[in-house]
Amino acid sequence: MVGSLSPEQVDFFRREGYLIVRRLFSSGEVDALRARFERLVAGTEPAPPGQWPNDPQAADPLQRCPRVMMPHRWDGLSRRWLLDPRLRTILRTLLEDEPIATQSMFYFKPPGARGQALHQDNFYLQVEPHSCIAAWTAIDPSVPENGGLSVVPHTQDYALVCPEQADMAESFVTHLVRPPAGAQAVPAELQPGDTLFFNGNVIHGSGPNRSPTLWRRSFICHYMPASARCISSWYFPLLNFSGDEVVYGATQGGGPCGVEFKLANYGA
Ligand SMILES: O=C(O)CCC(=O)C(=O)O
Repeated sequence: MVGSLSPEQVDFFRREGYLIVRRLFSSGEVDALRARFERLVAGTEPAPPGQWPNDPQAADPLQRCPRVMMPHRWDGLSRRWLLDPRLRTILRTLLEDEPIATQSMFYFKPPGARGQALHQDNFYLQVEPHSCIAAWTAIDPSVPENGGLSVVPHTQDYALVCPEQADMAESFVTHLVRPPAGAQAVPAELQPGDTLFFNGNVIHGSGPNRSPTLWRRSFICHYMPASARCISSWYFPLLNFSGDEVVYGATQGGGPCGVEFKLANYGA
């Protein structure tokens, strides 16, 4: 079956909290998605009004090319990636349940862009019970030099932690979750078309892109098990893999520690 995993891969995911599946997407597919978002940057195929608030004159590379939130809601190619049958097959195995699609994002991360400090996705998605899961696909090579993603192994069962203030010279988000004592982040080095899967409690993040020339584009999707009861309403509407909207409860209480964190303004 396309996208199926070996028992060793499943064991690795259960033990380490993450798994890299090499070449899940072909170079042709990756090139097509990269080209789609290059047309967004060039302005030849723009986003609907308000969906990509960029400032082409800004000094900050992330204001010139901010991440695109939820492109599957208006871009057919992004929707097909979010609902790709290969992802579904793998997610069913890892979740032991049918996956429900909650989010898509496209990150450009141009040279000089800040990273995203270590954090836990389910702090934002608030999937209950259990957790969400990420499928993070490299569109360019993703290595430490260009701000590739790192994960802290064995944190899949680590409770959600109230974030500290991140260093805003290095991170474009304010939140930081430190690894537990004795644990540290390891780079997940990826080539275009490789997909990194990780549980929503896994601590992960990225440093700045210090390359003078290399972009670090990625397509990032989040899912939850169909047996989940609720999720933060910021992620509504949710989709099943047939593309139908499915209705879940909105998470009440729990989640962020402290009134200053407004879920709706974040997103993983
Ligand atoms: O790609 C990155 O640099 C960070 C992405 C991330 O941590 C996330 O989507 O939760």
